[in-house]
Amino acid sequence: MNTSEDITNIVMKAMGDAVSERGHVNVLIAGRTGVGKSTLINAVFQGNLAETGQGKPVTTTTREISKEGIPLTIFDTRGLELQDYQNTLQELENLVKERLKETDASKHIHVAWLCIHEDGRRVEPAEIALHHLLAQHMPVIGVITKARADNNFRMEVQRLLPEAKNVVRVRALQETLDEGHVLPLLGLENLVDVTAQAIPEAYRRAFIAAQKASLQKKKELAHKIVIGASAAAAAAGASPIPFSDALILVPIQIGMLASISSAFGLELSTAFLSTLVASMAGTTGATFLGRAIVTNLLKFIPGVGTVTGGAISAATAAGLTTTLGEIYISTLESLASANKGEPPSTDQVVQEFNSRVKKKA
Ligand SMILES: Nc1nc2c(ncn2[C@@H]2O[C@H](COP(=O)(O)OP(=O)(O)OP(=O)(O)O)[C@@H](O)[C@H]2O)c(=O)[nH]1
Ligand SMILES: [Mg+2]
Repeated sequence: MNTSEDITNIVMKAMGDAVSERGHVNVLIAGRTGVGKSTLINAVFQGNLAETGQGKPVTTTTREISKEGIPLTIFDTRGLELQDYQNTLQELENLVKERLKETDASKHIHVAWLCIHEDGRRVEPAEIALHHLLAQHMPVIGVITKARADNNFRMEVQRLLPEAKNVVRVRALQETLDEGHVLPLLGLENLVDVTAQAIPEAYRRAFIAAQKASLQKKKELAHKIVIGASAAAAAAGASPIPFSDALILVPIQIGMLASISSAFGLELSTAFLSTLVASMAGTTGATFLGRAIVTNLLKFIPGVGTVTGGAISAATAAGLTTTLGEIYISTLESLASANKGEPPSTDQVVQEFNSRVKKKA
């Protein structure tokens, strides 16, 4: 397993697994014209998805929006303000049912946000009707947009939309009041939390990857991935691995790096993962030995040089894997946070990871 060609295969498999385990999520976002749907979409999801001109019409009042590399499709619906809103509802119901007929559940619509702006303090019959309709097919979350002062409006919305899983107040744009007082962003992280809770588990990873409002959610997912990989490494080392066989840890660790990359919404390409792995091995060329990775990683573990018989124990195997995973998470966390949640470039990731690994080794 110690040729560069084998590593290429491992990298390709890890990428394929990460992409399929991440999946794809479909979110319906409905609300009257001007309530702030596009602004909310841009504040919550990566990639400025709601830029004008994007998306294709799928009903008279609904656009389907997606972007290469982001595991999310948005159905952006308005028309609730129209006199004949029944038309909008009917078309929407047809769309939802069409989707539900697909045997591939990743084509279904998995969750809906029903946006109502706080200024008006009014829930229209069209909105109540839409919430009943949608709740038959998917979890619905009420979103109060442009939040300034609640004045019990949230409770009122909860009462009028009884089937909503939750009602969340958000402010998707920072606002400066006349006196210069600043109202900061509000509720976006909470919206991500309650949505992640409401959607079926199979689509949660995609949702967490595609959003940028909660770095915390990405970190939680990434830590779970590290725990899983670490357990797999411990199992592999259950009977002490002769030093020369330590390469069996490499696929586990490369798989872990791919899955963490996915949680942070990085562009998933084998070219990127190969470069990352190469940098970890302390070389920059495309050809390197898998053994170099292990040798380099062993430096993380204090006293490993003195391990008797040059064997790696289960604890060492798990420890190595955890250390590597945590370094990668902190790399991505600091880059994503500097980038307001948007994924950093792959060059940035490789460079930063490399420097953190070197510091540790
Ligand atoms: N103050 C404030 N303004 C907001 C907020 N969200 C949106 N807006 C403003 O409200 C206006 C309408 O926002 P959009 O996001 O375009 O609304 P929309 O629901 O996508 O509208 P349609 O696409 O026409 O249905 C814009 O001028 C936004 O800047 C917010 O949280 N606070
Ligand atoms: Mg819009």
